[in-house]
Amino acid sequence: METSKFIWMDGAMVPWEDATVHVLTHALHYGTGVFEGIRAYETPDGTAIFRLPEHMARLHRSAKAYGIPLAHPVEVLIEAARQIIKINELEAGYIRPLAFHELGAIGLNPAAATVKTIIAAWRWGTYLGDEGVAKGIRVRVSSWRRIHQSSFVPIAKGTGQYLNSVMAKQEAVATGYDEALLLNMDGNISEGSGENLFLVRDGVLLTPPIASGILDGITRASVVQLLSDEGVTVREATLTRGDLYAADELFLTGTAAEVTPIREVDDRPVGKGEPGPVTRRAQDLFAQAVTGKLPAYRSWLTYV
Ligand code: PPE
Repeated sequence: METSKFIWMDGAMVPWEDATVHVLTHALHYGTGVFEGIRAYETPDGTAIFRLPEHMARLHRSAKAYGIPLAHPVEVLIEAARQIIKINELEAGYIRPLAFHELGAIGLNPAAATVKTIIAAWRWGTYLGDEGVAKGIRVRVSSWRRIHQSSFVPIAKGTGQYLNSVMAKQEAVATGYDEALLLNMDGNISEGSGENLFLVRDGVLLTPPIASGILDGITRASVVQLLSDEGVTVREATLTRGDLYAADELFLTGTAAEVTPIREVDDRPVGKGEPGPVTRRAQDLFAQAVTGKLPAYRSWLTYV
């Protein structure tokens, strides 16, 4: 990964190499942290951060879900994200807020452990490769099932729950695929290891509902709005593995992944084996919205 110069730590701008923690940090042992992923883009009016308040609000919801008391209100985190882009002189980049239990407790009860909040930012190109964005990626259905709502809070971004995503990703890459799709405990489709899934069938755009155990992605919500505003019918639907094989188009959405077409699933070509028209439209509209070229969606941008 690329590095940058400073990391925001509870209000202080700390040089990148000094932004360290103790080995007895509670979150290192038990995964007691929550995080976000946000992108900033170059626009004709300067650098802008995409849906920043929504991301910081989700960080707060994640923290609440896992009982982590956050010291900083959303407004402070928004301003800190703007400052971290500025001080690192980034025209565009990825922003990673993270809040976690640090020191003062060992054992499962984190109540006595301090909570540290950091925001880092650095340049990060395509998540699944430039070729993936252009031609589509190859995915497989994972042998691992998505974390279930009876054990975790899937709509929260808790650090500990990401071991599930990591194992799915490792398996996919080790077996020659770019990305994994995870079924939930009911055997229905949930999402990718770090992305939401969309399926096109007969011109209708379908995506699994929250009840399928997904993260309620902010890119997902943006793509739903952009395409329904264009007149495309968009519906939440419980999807099966068979639906993947019957799809005309499949694509993934996420802050890191943006809109990435899928050209093959479980060694079967998706549609004609190349990104289809709805996928292309989603990629195009999303790219224009994040770079400030669509006035109707300008309110999604926080200018730095
Ligand atoms: N599902 C999961 C499990 C997930 O982690 C993400 C984001 C999404 C869906 C899409 O959500 P949104 O970014 O709000 O559209 N994954 C973040 C972390 C990726 C990583 O490798 O780290 C991201 O895209 O920033």
